[in-house]
Amino acid sequence: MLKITRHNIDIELVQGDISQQPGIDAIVNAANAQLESGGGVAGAIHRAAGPGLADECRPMAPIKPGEAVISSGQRLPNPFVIHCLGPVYGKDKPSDRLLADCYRNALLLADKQKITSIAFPAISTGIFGYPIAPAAEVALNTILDTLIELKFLRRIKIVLFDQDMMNVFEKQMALLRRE
Ligand code: AR6
Repeated sequence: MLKITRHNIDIELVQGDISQQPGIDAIVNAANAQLESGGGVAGAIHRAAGPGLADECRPMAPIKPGEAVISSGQRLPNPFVIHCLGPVYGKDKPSDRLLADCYRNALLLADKQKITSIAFPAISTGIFGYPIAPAAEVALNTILDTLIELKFLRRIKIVLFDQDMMNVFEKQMALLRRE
């Protein structure tokens, strides 16, 4: 685990499963446009939440790349899920801008609901093919740039599935720590 604190908000990197984050108000889903279950993060979240999650999300679909919508957590240990559609790398352009929109919109939506803790996966870095190092840079820079606008959030967790991804994010975070 690696943690920095800026503007009174903790930003943590941890290795783990986004669908198993008790103690966090909102987890972020790397969703598809239809807000259905799928592979990767979306599959894990929908499986853990139960079929009520897809039922609740259906009326909000489809969403566009960069957009974020909120639902309850159904059977998850978290009261809320924020569903973001990341860009398909090289197809939805500009990919960096759309990926930044995901993080920014999710944070602002959470804060609007007075949510105090949120956990993100590395959006778009799986099936959507975004290379991990540039995705880490966009994720961390966008989170830092948005902090000043947040009134309620106190804890932002980034949950990385494996050690390789953790190493890449840690490297990027280390650059920020020195600032
Ligand atoms: N917890 C944390 N991270 C995970 C988990 C997990 N349980 N499972 C995978 N990852 P992806 P995307 C990592 O493919 O690229 C879905 O089918 C994974 O290693 O879930 O935004 C949707 O329905 C990768 O680094 O999301 C969409 O169609 C990262 O999380 C599409 O895939 C994101 O991988 C979205 O693709």
